[in-house]
Amino acid sequence: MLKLTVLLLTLLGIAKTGWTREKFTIQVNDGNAFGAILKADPFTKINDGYYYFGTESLNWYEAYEKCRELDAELVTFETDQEFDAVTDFLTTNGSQQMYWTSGNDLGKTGTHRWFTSGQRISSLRWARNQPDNAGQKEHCIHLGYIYANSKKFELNDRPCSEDGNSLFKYICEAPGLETISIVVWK
Ligand SMILES: *[C@@H]1O[C@H](CO)[C@@H](O)[C@H](O)[C@H]1NC(C)=O
Ligand SMILES: [Ca+2]
Ligand SMILES: [Ca+2]
Repeated sequence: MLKLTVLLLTLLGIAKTGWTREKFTIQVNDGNAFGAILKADPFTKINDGYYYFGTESLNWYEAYEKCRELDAELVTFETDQEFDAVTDFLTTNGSQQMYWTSGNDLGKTGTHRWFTSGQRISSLRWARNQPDNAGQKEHCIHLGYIYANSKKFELNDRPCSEDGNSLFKYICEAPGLETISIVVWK
């Protein structure tokens, strides 16, 4: 009798598991988790990021608008490794141009933040004596060969607009990627 009861309970248990089993499970992973082939044109893949190098010379606001038209934003360097990867790409390609980033201190003079994330800029890639807010009117951040004797790309603050010497090319960065997978019982 006891054996029969145990057998019945076991069968009931198995059946119950079957009934409550979830039909599918959704999983979200950072990045392109399974290496799917993406059509990213006109963006160029550099490490895990996708970038667009704008060739027109524009003020900071116009450059931002151009990036928004591409559903992107001016570039944000979360890490100096990202800065190095992007500037290595430019160097390899033979560029020594000036390019706008999303960085600025428009909100509070002297507090430089990445506009896409609101995070403080902790970069070690500032040019010597920069940011200097020269003439109290430099609030937008670009990269380039800042001084006549510069040997690499570095960051500097410049007037965001209304200055004929502050019309730069720009780098847009596409939003990050997530992979969503759905697992189902077949
Ligand atoms: C890379 O070099 C090519 C050939 O000179 C040029 O057409 C292109 O605009 C360059 N791209 C960048 C991002 O500098
Ligand atoms: Ca970035
Ligand atoms: Ca400056």
